[in-house]
Amino acid sequence: MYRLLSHNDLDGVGCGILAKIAFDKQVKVKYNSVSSLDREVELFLEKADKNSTLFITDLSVNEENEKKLEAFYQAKGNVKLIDHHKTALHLNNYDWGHVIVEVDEGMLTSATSLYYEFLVAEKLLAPTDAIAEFVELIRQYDTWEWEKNENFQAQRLNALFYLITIEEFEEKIINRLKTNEHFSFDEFETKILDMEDNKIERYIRRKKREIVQLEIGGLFAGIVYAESYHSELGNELGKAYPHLDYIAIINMGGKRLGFRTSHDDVDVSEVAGQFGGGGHAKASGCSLTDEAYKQYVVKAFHLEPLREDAHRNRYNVKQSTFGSLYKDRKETLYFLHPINDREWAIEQNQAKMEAIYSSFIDGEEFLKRNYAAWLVRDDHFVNYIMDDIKIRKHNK
Ligand SMILES: [Mn+2]
Repeated sequence: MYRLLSHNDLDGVGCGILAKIAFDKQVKVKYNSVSSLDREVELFLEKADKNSTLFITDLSVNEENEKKLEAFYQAKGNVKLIDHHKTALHLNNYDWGHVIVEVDEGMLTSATSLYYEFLVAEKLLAPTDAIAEFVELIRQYDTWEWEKNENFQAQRLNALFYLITIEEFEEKIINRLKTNEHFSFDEFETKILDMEDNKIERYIRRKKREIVQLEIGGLFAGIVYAESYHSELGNELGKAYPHLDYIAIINMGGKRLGFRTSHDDVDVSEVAGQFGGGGHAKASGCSLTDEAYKQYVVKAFHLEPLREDAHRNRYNVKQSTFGSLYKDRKETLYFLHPINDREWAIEQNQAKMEAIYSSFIDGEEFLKRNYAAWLVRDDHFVNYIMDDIKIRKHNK
């Protein structure tokens, strides 16, 4: 008999699907949240059965279970923990630990891709094109590679996962992988996925108008409340507000805090670590502890949301050699303009500010971080330029 304890997200359930194809009725699978895994491991070890093999995938155990699992293994118990989170790398010190974050050339792994390779190498599962394609979609989704590759099938697979129950998802996918040569969505799935895309788009548009910014521990966080679509939201908000170091997503009902970043020089697993959580450099999470609540909820609650940059402008555009006009909530105007071919300066309500910036991006970042300023609409910009001309004439 086999026992699989896996994570309850797409990557975790991908492992469950592989196990069910490999072992059929010989495996019992249970999906867990990050916090419920340890209890399940204890339950397994209490009635530790040397005839059954325990697989743990996409999750890692606490120190106590780490010791218990080692004792179980030393007593000839069968256990394998397969994970790709760098916070679990220390488990490689054990024979039963198999934690790989990336393989050659920086290709990131997922639990499903590691488990697939393991099952195939152990001759427990026969590789097929359909399974390999399914595994790769999950890997790309879980590692965000889908975005760079514009592999929207990967994103849609995750959307489908959340649209139906885990049981339905498993059944549909297992049948498909067993019978089809290639992995694809059927007509009905395509239809509901299209509807879902539209819904996500509207949701994100609303959240863009709710986000607030706050400096916490030297980094700029964009804070937003959301119960769902965390990955899509983290990604889109990060793109809309690149001056923010990361996006913090508060799930009040779940008492969780999620962190996402698209910046290579920011590691949000470190941010989560400060509040007892963990995860990847680009995506992490923690419980909404008292301290996290104070930082992200109490301090942020009274802040005004960020304003989006005007995006249909023809004249007041970014990086313009004429300059770009910004405004803050106090109605202060900021005119960011080049002073030569390498340097940018800012006028605050027509008065020169001292600092010089080596790029437009740096100047804009300063404005957005310090004043939460936004690019104003064309009509406002044209009035500003007219006033500016009048003032100059008058001063002559
Ligand atoms: Mn994963």
